[in-house]
Amino acid sequence: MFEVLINAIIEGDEDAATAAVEELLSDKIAAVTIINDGLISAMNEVGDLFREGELFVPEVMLAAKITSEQIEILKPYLGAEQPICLANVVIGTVKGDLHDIGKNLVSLMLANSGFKVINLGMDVPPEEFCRMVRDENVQIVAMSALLTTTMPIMAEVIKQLQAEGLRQQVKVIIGGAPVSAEYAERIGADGYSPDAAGAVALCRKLIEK
Ligand code: B1M
Repeated sequence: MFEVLINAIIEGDEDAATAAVEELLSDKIAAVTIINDGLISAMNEVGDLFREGELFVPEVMLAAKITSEQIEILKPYLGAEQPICLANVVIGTVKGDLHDIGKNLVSLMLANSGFKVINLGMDVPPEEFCRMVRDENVQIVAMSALLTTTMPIMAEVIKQLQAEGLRQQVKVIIGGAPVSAEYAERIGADGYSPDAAGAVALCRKLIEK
């Protein structure tokens, strides 16, 4: 059924994707497994096919739309914890970058784990991250980038936080496919996670400190 789901997403068949997700759920497969082994695997294959010239931007957009819709279907099955507020997190995909599926997954997992999340969406300029830290009671800034060309914006946000005297009052975490722990260290972020579950663990660790 995972293969059916993956093929449905690649082929842009929304009804088949929804039917596959519903069947996996009725087979008692955990929502998080459906996301990891179904949806994320499908998007990775879509990325490979795009790079190889087998798929084009409109097809990638359709696959992304179907994936986001399936995440909405799975949301209620992800098991939210008690509504407590461990910390306020502001999250966004950086300026110039229109990839939001991974960032939305991180946002969802954080919210389900007791963090209050302000999701700024995508294409977020450095000034907006800084404004949130200045005006809202934010403890963690979380940035996502999927393009090598937009990664440097993360460094710009950190520089701007420093310039405005705001850097000491927040923790900064980064993630996204081209980002690494080494890059996080280089630009002076407080942490990096390769995935959404790791981002939750990282935020917990940072607020404990
Ligand atoms: Co684009 N795209 N895309 N794309 N796209 C990639 C990223 C690419 C790798 C595809 C490829 O060539 N194989 C490539 C980037 C190359 C590079 O820079 N190295 C690429 C390109 C080139 C482009 C365009 C330039 C294409 C063009 O127009 N010629 C263009 C750029 C637009 C822009 O942003 N300005 C573009 C456009 C698009 C769409 C709009 C069509 C669409 C995005 C739609 C949307 O997001 N709403 C799209 C998509 C869907 C992809 C791929 C196929 C899938 C991305 C995805 O959603 N993955 C992608 C190929 C790939 O990633 N294999 C590709 C699933 C998602 C769950 O994973 O986002 O990695 P991911 O998130 C993970 C982790 O990275 C991590 O946790 C998540 C869950 O595990 N994570 C964090 C993410 N953020 C985190 C933050 C954290 C912690 C962890 O803490 C804060």
